[in-house]
Amino acid sequence: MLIQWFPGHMTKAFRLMEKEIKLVDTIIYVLDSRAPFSCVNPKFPSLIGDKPIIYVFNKVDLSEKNKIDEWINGYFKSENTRCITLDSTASGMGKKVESAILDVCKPKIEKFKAKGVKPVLRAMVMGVPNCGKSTLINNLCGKAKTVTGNKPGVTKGKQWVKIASGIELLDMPGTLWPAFDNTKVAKHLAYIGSIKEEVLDIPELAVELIGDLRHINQNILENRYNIQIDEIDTNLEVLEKICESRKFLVRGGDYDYDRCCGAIVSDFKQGKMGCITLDDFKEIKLLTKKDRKEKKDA
Ligand SMILES: Nc1nc2c(ncn2[C@@H]2O[C@H](COP(=O)(O)OP(=O)(O)OP(=O)(O)O)[C@@H](O)[C@H]2O)c(=O)[nH]1
Ligand SMILES: [Mg+2]
Repeated sequence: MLIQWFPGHMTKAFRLMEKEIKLVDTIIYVLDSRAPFSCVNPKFPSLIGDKPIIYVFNKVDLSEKNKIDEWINGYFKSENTRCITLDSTASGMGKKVESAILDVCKPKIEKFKAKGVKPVLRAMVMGVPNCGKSTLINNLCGKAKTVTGNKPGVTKGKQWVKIASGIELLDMPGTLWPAFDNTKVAKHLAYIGSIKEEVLDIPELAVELIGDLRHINQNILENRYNIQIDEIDTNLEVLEKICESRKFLVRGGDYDYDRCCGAIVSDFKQGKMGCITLDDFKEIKLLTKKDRKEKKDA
């Protein structure tokens, strides 16, 4: 299944980031905890350079904590990074990010203190579309200063927002990259709502999602849709069981596949299937190892 979404506004946003990044002291890199590795933009390292990064594992309320710990300890944690898990919809939680900003900016604060001045601290908030960048900023402000919504591409341009402590945050449009070289990554981004639905084949995506969720745990679909899945059922047969259970039928009694597929994709996006982290650290570690070996052998 081919998934691609890199509209012109993302190229523009990237150029804007290249310009604005010079003004900031740190990066707040927001990841969706349901797919933290898939949210890593391969174009960002050259953009960020050696600026300190605060990784925010957002939507932690929808994810599996043990899997997030594996990602933090095995992949994201380093000398130049901080890792925070967060539910940005829970009031007051943004304080964790504010403390991290003050911590990474300590050298600047101390330097200015010696001159008797309080410095302005600035951070750029970046990440894939729909990962919760604007919601996080609103949480830090204590009020809705930026527009949010459960679809990609809500934030269209840059917006500076000042929070009570004087820290200035730069909200940015969500950005992807020109081509996904890993189908898994592309699928996961589509499931979490980072890719515009209009460019996706929803029935195909729904069947893939059924397969991927079964691979994680058969109970996820059984519990959500009140169905019994047999090991030998094909994903299409599972889809039909969901149609029956949910009464997604067209006149004459046939299955309403389109409506059912739309509901499955939407249920996952909205977190109605429970706490799930799609990116598996051990699996991806093996894959990248295999990739490296294949490249070496080629
Ligand atoms: N459950 C849950 N939902 C969240 C969290 N953070 C954000 N959301 C929801 O995710 C959706 C997207 O949030 P936004 O803040 O608009 O995302 P964004 O990254 O600014 O999106 P773009 O501007 O389109 O790039 C909204 O429906 C939010 O309510 C979180 O921590 N937990
Ligand atoms: Mg936004």
